[in-house]
Amino acid sequence: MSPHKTTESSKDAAAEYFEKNPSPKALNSHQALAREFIQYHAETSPDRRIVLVTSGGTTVPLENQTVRFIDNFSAGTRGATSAEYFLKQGYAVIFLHRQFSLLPYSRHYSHSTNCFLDFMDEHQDDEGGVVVRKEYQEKMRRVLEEYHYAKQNRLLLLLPFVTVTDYLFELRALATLMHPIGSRAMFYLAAAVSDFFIPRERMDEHKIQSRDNGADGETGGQGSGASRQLVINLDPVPKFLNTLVQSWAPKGSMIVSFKLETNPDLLVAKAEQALERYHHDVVIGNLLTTRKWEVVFITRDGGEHWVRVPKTRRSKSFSGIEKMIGLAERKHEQHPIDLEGGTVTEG
Ligand code: PAZ
Repeated sequence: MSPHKTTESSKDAAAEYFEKNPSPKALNSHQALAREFIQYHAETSPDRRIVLVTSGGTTVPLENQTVRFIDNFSAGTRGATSAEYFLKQGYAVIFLHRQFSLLPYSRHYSHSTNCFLDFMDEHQDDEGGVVVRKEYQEKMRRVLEEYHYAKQNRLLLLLPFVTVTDYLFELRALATLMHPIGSRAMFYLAAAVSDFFIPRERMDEHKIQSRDNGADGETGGQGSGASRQLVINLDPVPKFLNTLVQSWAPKGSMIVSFKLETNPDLLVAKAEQALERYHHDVVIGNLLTTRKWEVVFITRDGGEHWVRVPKTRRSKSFSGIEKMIGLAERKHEQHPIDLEGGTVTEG
């Protein structure tokens, strides 16, 4: 099939998707916030670059009044950490993230491994106050300063999504709103987006029952195991990256997508294939088990550039790798990007 035909057919599939599936309730208010954010930066600092970082997993609801849904592993660590690095480099960041996934700055103190209460102590004197434990103060002051700076300068806009359909409506709207800033826009697509979904027209309205009579679904059934199986038919989600590149994103903007695989033998080939197919700027490949320490940049000039955090510098919190991914940011200026060098160590 010619690239032209591929583009046309994916545009048609995308258009049909948006016709047949409902937009998220928050779309209008998110659009208004994003429009105002982009306008503010375009007027007050016309050179400022704006990156749309997508982060976290998308859900696939099984029912319209959703009790059950399919989800994936992504916690949003990559997106939240990368957003902090982009902010450090002077970008304004629109952070399109899965609701309740990790957020820039607060990620250091949230979720189960880092309960914020473990960072606190009751004050020793009688004032009844609460203090940050001494050993955490230095880091917390740094994080707090960066957070305050981003907040005071209106550099970070947080927009949540839940389902794959919410995500796609939001992505289309935000990309369109970025048009006035042209090549100062960057898309950094780290969200783990479902490849399959149930179209609205085939979705049950109410909670799927585990027995035919629909009553008391949870307490055992009459039929055999096989007759009580839940068989789900999922449709493929249209390939939106093509439509993003060809029509939603501003001309000259930089588009970085991620490719996740579990089989190391497939990673580079699949990342190259994505770049060839969608004609954007960079694909960053990573494997599920090593994603915190190792990524591969595939660029349009045929470059394959591995970035690895040496064993001695690995930590639980992705320290290092996002700093290296900051390479993509530095190359945005020299767009189309050109990455050179081998293993990069943390500065
Ligand atoms: O969110 P996280 O930090 O747990 O994982 C990051 C990631 C693996 C989801 C991301 O680096 C990525 O590869 N996103 C694209 C996934 C894909 O659709 O192939």
